[in-house]
Amino acid sequence: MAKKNVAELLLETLAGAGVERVYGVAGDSLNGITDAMRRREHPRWMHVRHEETAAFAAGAEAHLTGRLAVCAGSCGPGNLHLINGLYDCHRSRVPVLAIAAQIPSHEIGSGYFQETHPEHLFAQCSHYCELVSQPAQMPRVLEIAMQTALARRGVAVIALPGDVALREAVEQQPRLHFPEPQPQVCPSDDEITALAQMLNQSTKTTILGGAGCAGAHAELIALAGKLQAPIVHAMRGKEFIEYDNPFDVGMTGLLGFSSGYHAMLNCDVLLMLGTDFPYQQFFPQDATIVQIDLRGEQLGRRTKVDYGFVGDTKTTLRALLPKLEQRQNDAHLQASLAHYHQARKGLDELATEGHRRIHPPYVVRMLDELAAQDAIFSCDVGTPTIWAARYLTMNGHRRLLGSFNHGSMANALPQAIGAQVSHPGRQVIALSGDGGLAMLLGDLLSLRQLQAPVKVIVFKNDALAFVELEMKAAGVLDFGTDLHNPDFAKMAEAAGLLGLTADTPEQVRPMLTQALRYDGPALVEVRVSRQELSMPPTITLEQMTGFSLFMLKAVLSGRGDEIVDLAKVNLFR
Ligand SMILES: Cc1cc2nc3c(=O)[nH]c(=O)nc-3n(C[C@H](O)[C@H](O)[C@H](O)COP(=O)(O)OP(=O)(O)OC[C@H]3O[C@@H](n4cnc5c(N)ncnc54)[C@H](O)[C@@H]3O)c2cc1C
Ligand SMILES: Cc1ncc(C[n+]2csc(CCOP(=O)(O)OP(=O)(O)O)c2C)c(N)n1
Repeated sequence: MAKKNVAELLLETLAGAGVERVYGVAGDSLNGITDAMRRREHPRWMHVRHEETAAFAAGAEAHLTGRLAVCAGSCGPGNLHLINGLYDCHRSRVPVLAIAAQIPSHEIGSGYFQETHPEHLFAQCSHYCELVSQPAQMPRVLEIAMQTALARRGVAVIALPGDVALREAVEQQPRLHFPEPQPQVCPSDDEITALAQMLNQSTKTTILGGAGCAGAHAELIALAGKLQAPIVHAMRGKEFIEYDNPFDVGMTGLLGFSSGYHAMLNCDVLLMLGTDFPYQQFFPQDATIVQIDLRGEQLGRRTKVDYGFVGDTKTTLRALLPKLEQRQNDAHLQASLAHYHQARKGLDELATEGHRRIHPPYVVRMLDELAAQDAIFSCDVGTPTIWAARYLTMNGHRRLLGSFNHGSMANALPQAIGAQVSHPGRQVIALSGDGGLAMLLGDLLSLRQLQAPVKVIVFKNDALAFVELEMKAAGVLDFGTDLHNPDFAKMAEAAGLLGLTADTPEQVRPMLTQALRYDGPALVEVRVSRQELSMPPTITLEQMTGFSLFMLKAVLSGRGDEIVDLAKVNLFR
């Protein structure tokens, strides 16, 4: 029997580990891999139009499944295009392997056509990045890369010259055959006892939970019940914490709820569980702060910490719960909940239709109502992140993807692609900004080509609105934020999607309904108001000064009308 080549061995190793697809754009140096893929069923080639899309899509798949996902780019510019998406995957701690094809091995170092050095380029956005310079390194280097991506949760890269991929393999089989280990990490008995004692003495505990609470919902609710503690969440924790949660008091941060902020400010002990909430200003100054995280290096990164423990949330809470006394005094919880209901009511009241242009909160509220109970949402960085945080309801089945840690624009469409192809039966909805959609617009074409029935909702405000808001708050006149947009619905039609436009509030429900029911990819362009302020729960003196400064500058430069507009949109509704 003919011996395998390196590319065939690579694919067999990926398939053996359960990898079902590889996202990418073909190219000469990838020929060995794509040609081998053509001849086998798994993994399948997911042809997208931009390698950044490939990386975001792989990241979305990895986030949703918890398993390794793979993307690939050809040598030089091909794999360079992966980089922003890979940064996102790495910072979100999702296991992604990138195959960076490399120029012919004998040309490396000569400044050859398309030459780059992936080992340097990807060093910052990966845990492991190595060149395969000869067949005898395979499959070991690949397996180390896969194992590293899984074990350390993040990106691993192998740089593979096109000629090496086509050479005869030395080894013929994958070497690793074990399922992914599932260790349980727990603080020591002494630490658990000390933690319980400290919590038992507290009277006003607040929990701040994040993405590290995934899979620990029951334990979290039991903990809050014992401590009579309100639960605040950080953005990436929303999908795991908010639902079926009588202790929920919303999110904190600039986009958060005032109740989340106050519950943290008013506690005597803040218990941080699996969160890396990044904004220092929102942490309490006087409270005792306890942080529990799977990774020791995360402790104390964002705030002073009085007690730090290494453990996974579920295992740690299981050990802790029997040692906790049932707290009787629920005054802190009740005050926080009352505040939350008030804040929620305020936000709900903002979700009205709008007059000349549609209010975006209204659109998302409607979408929330119409979407499937197990829908997967992705939201662009920009104002769609705000609306998703505030108006999408999670229920334990729905999922929410974003570029929350890396904060890159244009994430929603590519993440939706990865979500849809890896979850063919599920409803997948992208909340796109008009700036974000335009940035990776080419991949609208992928929806038809991949037969991915994603529903794209475009918030057409003709601006880089989030940045405009930041400029206003910083006291500078907005500049460079206008968008002269095309008719996205017509463009979608031309790309073989169903294209719809909602110009008036009355059209929102019927258009969304039609798109969600449509058996194929669809895009709904919604003409939303541009100056939709999202007031932070706490406005600092600095921001306040910035804001009035903006008003002064706007008036001085003859843009007084705009101030009136801003007031109309935000105050009088
Ligand atoms: C435009 C924009 C505005 C934003 N505004 C806000 C805002 O107002 N409020 C807000 O909250 N966020 C906001 N974000 C998101 C923010 O940047 C962070 O991404 C988010 O707060 C982090 O959420 P997290 O702590 O849940 O997740 P991560 O940052 O991913 O942290 C998770 C932590 O859990 C740990 N962990 C993982 N698994 C386990 C386990 N099994 N057990 C224990 N620990 C574990 C990890 O080591 C990590 O430390 C915004 C983002 C954008 C793009
Ligand atoms: C790749 C990238 N470029 C620039 C930014 C800075 N930025 C953050 S939000 C934003 C505006 C997003 O505009 P749009 O997608 O139209 O959404 P909107 O805020 O208008 O709803 C910009 C430019 C970024 N985060 N990422």
